[in-house]
Amino acid sequence: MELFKTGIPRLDKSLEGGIKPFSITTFWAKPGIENAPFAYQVLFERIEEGDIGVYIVNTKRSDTVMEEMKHYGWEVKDYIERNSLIFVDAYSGLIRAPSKEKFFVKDAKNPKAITSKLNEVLEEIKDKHKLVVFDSISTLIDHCGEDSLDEVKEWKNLFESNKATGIFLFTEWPYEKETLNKVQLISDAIINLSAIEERVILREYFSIPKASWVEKEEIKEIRIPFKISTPGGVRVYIPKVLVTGPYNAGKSSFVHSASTRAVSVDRLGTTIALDHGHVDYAGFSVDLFGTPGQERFDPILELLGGEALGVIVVVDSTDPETFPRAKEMLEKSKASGLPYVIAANKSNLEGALSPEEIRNTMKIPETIPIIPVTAEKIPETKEKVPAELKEEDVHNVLDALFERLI
Ligand SMILES: Nc1nc2c(ncn2[C@@H]2O[C@H](COP(=O)(O)OP(=O)(O)O)[C@@H](O)[C@H]2O)c(=O)[nH]1
Ligand SMILES: [Mg+2]
Repeated sequence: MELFKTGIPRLDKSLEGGIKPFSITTFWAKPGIENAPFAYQVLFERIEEGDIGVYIVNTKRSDTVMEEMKHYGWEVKDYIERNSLIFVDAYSGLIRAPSKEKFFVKDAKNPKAITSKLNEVLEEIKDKHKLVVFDSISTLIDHCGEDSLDEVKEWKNLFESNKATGIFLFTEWPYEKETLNKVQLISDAIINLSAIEERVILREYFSIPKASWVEKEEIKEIRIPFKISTPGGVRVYIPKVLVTGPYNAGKSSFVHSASTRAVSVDRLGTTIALDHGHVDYAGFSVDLFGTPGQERFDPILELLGGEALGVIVVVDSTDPETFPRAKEMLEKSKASGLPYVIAANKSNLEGALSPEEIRNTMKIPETIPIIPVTAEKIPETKEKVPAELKEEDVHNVLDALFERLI
């Protein structure tokens, strides 16, 4: 069975490839957490892939949806002109305003009227696959009562017979248990959007309590921290990854090469810079912190380690004499239970040890990835200027780390 990619890579991975055709997936948010960006992201991915997007909206004006999408970096104007994105306006009717949409549900308090407009749209575009966003179930319940859910349940058949897949938005206001049950039953999959408070930081995460097409029980255990970037949309959010390793191994080079923005902060005088970078890659948003390599800065290292979620240990493949020091730094992070990977830098230089030789020398378990990294550009002025590392190599290191993090 071919599944549809959602444009949120980490979600697709948990769903074993994506969303099942002709199913209904509900982004189920706790109050205070925005679920619309998730729908926007899936919608944009699908219309870019050639599907027809149908956006049923009862929470805001269709123009507002467009503006918000644009804000995240998804310009849909052309798709609307080409009829690849069609709005069903069930909002203007609620506030007794006129609508510019062709598919306008005047009697928006009547769920059957929404169904009948939806039917018209689906009839009009017969052969293509349609992604139907419904924004939102909660607003429908609030305006039309909870019996309206029985009407929405009927959409399941409508979707199946019309090659349409549903993305529904729901916010868990204090509804009756029975109402919540109904929403659960309508949904083939549920993506929960919640938050936890850690000290003062509020961290949002998604989980997947239900996905009818995924058999693995572990899916229920998954909890993925996210943040919504503008532009960019949904990103798995890793607030802190340490880049550590001996002096001269290439930590600064790594942080600078991996980052979309990077700065070196000379907080400790002229010779020691703390590198700080931000990575936006593969659906992840990660803040990288380079640590100074010298032993006398170890106390700082421990300080920096607080709140870190993972570690990249950079070693100089040509300099085995520094390996014990690398090992020591690694032990420090291991002691705090952090997952780590090893970036074997300068791997194309003469005398460089292979990842296997490094593994044997340092006695690194087989389960820990050791990834060779090489520079693309070496700066002319050799002294302590970060080199530009190969993008592919840097990505391999990040992929390996992400794999271990979540
Ligand atoms: N030839 C080569 N030089 C590198 C490579 N990576 C870093 N360097 C150089 O090694 C030196 C130390 O790198 P840096 O990133 O400052 O190391 P740090 O002390 O760990 O932050 C700099 O002069 C870099 O230009 C590499 O892959 N190949
Ligand atoms: Mg450095």
